[in-house]
Amino acid sequence: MVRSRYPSEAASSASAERSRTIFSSRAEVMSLACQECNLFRQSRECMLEAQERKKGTIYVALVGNPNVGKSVIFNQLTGAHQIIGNWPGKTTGVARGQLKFEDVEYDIADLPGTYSISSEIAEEREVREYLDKARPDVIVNIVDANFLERNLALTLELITMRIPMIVAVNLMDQAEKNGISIDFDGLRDLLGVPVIPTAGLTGRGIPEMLREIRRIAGKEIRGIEKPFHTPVIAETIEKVRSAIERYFPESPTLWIAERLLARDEKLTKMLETVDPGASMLVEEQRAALEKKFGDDIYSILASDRFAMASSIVSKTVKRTQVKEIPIEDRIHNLLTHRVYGLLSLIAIAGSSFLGIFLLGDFIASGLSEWFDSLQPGFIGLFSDAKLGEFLWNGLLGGIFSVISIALPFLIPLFIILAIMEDSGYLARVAFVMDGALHRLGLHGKAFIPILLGYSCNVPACIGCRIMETDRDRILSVFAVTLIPCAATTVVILGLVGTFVGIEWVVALYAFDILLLALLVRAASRLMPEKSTGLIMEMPPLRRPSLKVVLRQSWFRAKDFVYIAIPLLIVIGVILGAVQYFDWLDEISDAMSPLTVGWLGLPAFAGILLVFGILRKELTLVMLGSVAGTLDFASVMTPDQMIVFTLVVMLYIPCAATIAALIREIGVRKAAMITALEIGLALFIGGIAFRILTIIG
Ligand SMILES: Nc1nc2c(ncn2[C@@H]2O[C@H](COP(=O)(O)OP(=O)(O)OP(=O)(O)O)[C@@H](O)[C@H]2O)c(=O)[nH]1
Ligand SMILES: [Mg+2]
Repeated sequence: MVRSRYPSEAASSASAERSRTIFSSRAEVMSLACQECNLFRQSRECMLEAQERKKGTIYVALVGNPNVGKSVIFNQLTGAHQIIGNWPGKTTGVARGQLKFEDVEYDIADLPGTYSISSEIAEEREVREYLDKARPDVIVNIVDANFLERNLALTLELITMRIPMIVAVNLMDQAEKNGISIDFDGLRDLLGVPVIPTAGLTGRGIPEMLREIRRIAGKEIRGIEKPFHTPVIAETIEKVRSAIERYFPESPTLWIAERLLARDEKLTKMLETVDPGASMLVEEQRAALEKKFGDDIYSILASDRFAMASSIVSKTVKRTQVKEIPIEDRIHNLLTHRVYGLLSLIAIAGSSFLGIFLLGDFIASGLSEWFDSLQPGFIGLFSDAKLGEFLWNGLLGGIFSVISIALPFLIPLFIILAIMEDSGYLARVAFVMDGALHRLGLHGKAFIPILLGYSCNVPACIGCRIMETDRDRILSVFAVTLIPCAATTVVILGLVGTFVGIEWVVALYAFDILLLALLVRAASRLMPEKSTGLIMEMPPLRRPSLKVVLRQSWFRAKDFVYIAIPLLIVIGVILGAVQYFDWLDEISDAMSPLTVGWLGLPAFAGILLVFGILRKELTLVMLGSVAGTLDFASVMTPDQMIVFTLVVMLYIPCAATIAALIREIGVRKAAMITALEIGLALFIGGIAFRILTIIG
């Protein structure tokens, strides 16, 4: 059957000879493609092998522009906890989850947001390769109903892959509020694929989407026989397609023709081997288009897709003006204004931190007093007081310290960050801060992971993948590791804030920002390449969803409860044993030249700093166990508290952050950052101790 597709075979012996050559080369192409399961539907077995599929399960990929609600829908479907927020580029890498609905099993993949799948930009390549290699049974192309023009350009590109596809028009709740009405039947007819209105946050349209997925799984897309392009470009694509289609039977030839025109390296090489003439034709057609439009082929194809998308929207979408938009516009103008934007940032950030401190301090001190008051009664239960102390400090102390010291500060911080993230404010801050960050040699977008670093450095480091160049990514990862995360905030607020004074908290944060600015500027001088201008899609301002905010905050706080408490119990038991056998003094003595001699801290600080590498809040939480009280003023002077907190704030990225650093920027750079920060913290700590002693 394959042979019969070669017209040359029926002709003269010379051409028969040629066809054999083509055939053997083609077999090579086939086997190459088969090995990689790339693009070509060779045989069903091959595709099945590619993904170790479970029989009866429908494999679905969620694909769409950034920030259209893919992860919200993914979480709805699978119960997973993918990061959600109102700024583009949160999802990095492919997440998979499963669900069963009306007796059918679905395997869902949440992919990074992308505007196209043609270029070599990381997320475009990642999505393209995933679709090529994994060949999902169905693509669900999620589009934002509010910005259909831009979103449909990707739809038109995806359709040519001829994987069964559904378009989920998401954020319908918001589109309706914005006075947008869509003719879904018209859209379906023009696109040739099913179109379903959805609102991921409320679950609207999700069951219908699943039923539609089941209906079309395994069926070929029909009716996409012509390129979705304006006549001149469509004609060129058709010419290329007819020259190459015989080499790619049962393959999405429109897609392959566009890929060849757009200089896909692998496909071009394959074609050169099997048919240099056809390869030449592609070159000529490309050159002709580039000459005609005076642009590179990639831009020509992309802008043509946008033009097509726009013409589809003009036939299917109606807008009526609504009153609410101007208010949002006015808030947007205020938040992104050169002066007022900065002032509102200072006001919002300042009042947030003050609010977190006042609320956290109120709850934490009340809980701690109550907990301390229980101690004598508990120890009195045991005839051996040392055993009682061991159990109190080791077991109960750990759990209670997390509850009474950590969570009162953490939960408000997480809630405020989630509100900033989900409302779209974070992206506006990035815009406002772009100028200032550029002066440091950083990109404005870096402000998003930097601000998220106040919650936890680990996702913030991963979030730096939104940066466009390696240089910007490395610089912003470095900046993130200098941000005091929520765990460090617990130490700053719980120790310095509670026992020294809020002005010292402000001083510590201000010093940290100053140090970050100096270090990042110095590092950027070492990498002199210029940072690119700010290219970032501004997400719409929204009233944050209570559900999303609470979920995000809970998942971040849960980490502290589920990981910190067991870890604290284990460490508490070890520490209890160390205390029980009176080894604490020996360990502390060994470290005292550094802790006591250089930093002027009490000797027990050494062991806290060692365990603090695991998680920074341990330094404070364990202080309770080591000192045997939550009234820290009785075991440290205010100066010691400031120096100790300063060291904890700077001394090392915690273990989880180091692991993230290694993954993101490699062992060598991670080690350099870690060593630099340890040295710097000890140096600054020692100097701070001496200055504080002098000024008394
Ligand atoms: N009003 C409304 N908001 C939604 C809906 N779906 C998602 N959102 C909001 O849209 C924003 C983006 O959602 P995500 O699920 O993170 O978007 P994504 O497509 O995964 O984004 P990336 O991973 O960055 O590409 C969040 O602020 C969500 O709360 C919806 O149906 N209605
Ligand atoms: Mg996402």
